[in-house]
Amino acid sequence: MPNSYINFTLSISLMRKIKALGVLFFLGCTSVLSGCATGPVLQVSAPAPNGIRVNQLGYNPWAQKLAVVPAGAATKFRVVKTDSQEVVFGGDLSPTKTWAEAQDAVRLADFSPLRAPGNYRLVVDGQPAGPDFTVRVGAYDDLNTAAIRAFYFNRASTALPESTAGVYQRPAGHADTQVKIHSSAASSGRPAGSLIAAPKGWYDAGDYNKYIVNSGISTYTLLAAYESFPAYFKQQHLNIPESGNGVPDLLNEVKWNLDWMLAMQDPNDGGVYHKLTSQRFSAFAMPATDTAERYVVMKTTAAALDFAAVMATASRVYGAYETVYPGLSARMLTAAKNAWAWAQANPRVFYKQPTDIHTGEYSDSEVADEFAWAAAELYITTRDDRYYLAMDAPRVTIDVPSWAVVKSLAWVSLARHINALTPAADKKLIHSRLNELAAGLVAKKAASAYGVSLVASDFEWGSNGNAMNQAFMLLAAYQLDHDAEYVRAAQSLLDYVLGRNPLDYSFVSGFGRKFPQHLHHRPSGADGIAGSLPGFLAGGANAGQQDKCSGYSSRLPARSYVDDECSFASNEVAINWNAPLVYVTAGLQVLAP
Ligand code: G3I
Ligand code: 9MR
Repeated sequence: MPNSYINFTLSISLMRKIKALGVLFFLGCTSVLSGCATGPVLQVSAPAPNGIRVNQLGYNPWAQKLAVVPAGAATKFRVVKTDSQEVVFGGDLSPTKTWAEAQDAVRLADFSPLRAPGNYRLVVDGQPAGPDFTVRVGAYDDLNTAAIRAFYFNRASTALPESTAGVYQRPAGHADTQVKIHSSAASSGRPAGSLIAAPKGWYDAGDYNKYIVNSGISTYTLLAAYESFPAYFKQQHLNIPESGNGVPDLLNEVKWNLDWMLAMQDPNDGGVYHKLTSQRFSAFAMPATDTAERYVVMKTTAAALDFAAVMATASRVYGAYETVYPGLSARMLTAAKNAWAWAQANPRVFYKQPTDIHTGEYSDSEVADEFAWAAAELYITTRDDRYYLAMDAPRVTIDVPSWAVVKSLAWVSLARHINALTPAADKKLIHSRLNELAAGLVAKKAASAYGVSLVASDFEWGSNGNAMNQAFMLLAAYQLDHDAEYVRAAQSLLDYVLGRNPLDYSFVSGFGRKFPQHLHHRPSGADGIAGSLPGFLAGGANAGQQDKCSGYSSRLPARSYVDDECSFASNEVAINWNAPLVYVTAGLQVLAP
């Protein structure tokens, strides 16, 4: 019998005993087999038992509806109304399978045909009843609004007034009107130590720095959400300072970051600074009290290309709002072309952290994908075939996107604009790339005990972002070829993030029955208000556990999460994880197969 199994059964009996004694805290144990050291945190080497798990925010009537049920003797389930206990649906549980990533033996309950709005509960004989859940139209509307407002809460260089931020009001910080050129970024026109202004933008994450590479994919994903679901966002009201100006609020929010990005381009040569940062990560203090000197550091090829891709995309989106923002669209396209030209002339300038700078790196020495993405966006916006040829489409493969791997964003944009492309574009290739990726994810879902396409290698830093980026790609593929399996696989990924996971967590602050309270997010930690600001997706389970926090309950990939401020490797927030959450929650509202 494998040790892990012994650990598992021992820990179950240990936990039952502790529960029976009514003890609500655990002594620190590195392993139930190797004895305990004293300490206030739970440390066991095998998983704790779980109950029935559902999407804690519920389901839209038309959606796939799955629950995870602990393996047991029962082979059937039923769904009852919460108030009357009336049985409204019944079915067979799937055969038991073990999800190795969490050492969890489970069955799946599929109650997708239950479409009537209401409050329900899943019941399986011999087990505690599952948590309440709802079926209703608009299940993810509030979450979508909050996930975008999280960007508002992460705005740099501005006070957040009570009228738009409520209890989270705060004075302005990080004006960024006097930012120093770091020696690594010096040029004849802008020598080291000279000052530039690059205000606004979003803080990257739980820290207060601003990084072009990560801003690139994040800003793009929000623009992609707008391009995909314009009607949804046109009717949305976010209660941000610009609300009511005639521009959809999502675009108002995104413009805050685009303004900053534009200021990160050196007008003398078109190059783009890699990041705007203090030398070290600040303490957990509010923005206004963090007055450390800020620098722009290096110009890199990746920054120039991500910038070019975003500005080309933004140019076509904001072109529709010429009366509100005269000249903006044209200015963005010029900025994109200048950055592209700089990258052509400087194709291999990779980020190398200067010795006096210690903040995030976002270093990437494989930039073929950034070239392809920038070329594709410039092609779509200009319809100039030279950019399509520069993309070299036959050589561009597809994968789930991340801040470092952006080639798929080219395919997503080409797919969205497929009917407006010039004859130069290979439309068959666009279909085949998206279907290849989506079909692969559907196959992983089908093989998974949890019915979700996540596998062990996905549980790295930002795994919840990986989950949402998988769902983003599935929804992009669905919009092209309308395979309903793609939407179901995307729904499963949102379910995972909102509670159908081994930890029974809804990973978005403020949403669900059990959500993170101690995000690694400086304003959340320093504002003196209990809990974290709402609408932020935690990074999620990360087998690397690089923060070495003491609170992890397991080393298993899908259980490597701890809701503790110390856990920057599993419990930080980041704009590139919230952005696909925005896309996916809108998509699952709008796309009803
Ligand atoms: O991709 C490899 C994988 O192939 C390998 O098996 C695995 C083994 O450890 O590592 C994987 O790489 C990891 C990478 O994230 C995956 O994206 C690295 O180990 C890990 O160190 C890296 O973490 C990055 C982290 O910064 C540390 O540099 C995250 O991607 C990135 O999202 C995060 O970003 C930070 C910024 O630097 C600063 N601001 C906050 C932000 C969010 O935490
Ligand atoms: O707070 C930092 C977080 O935003 C970064 O993502 C993370 C990884 O680069 O680093 C965090 O800062 C930690 C630093 O790396 C090590 N000392 C503890 C810091 C957290 O307070």
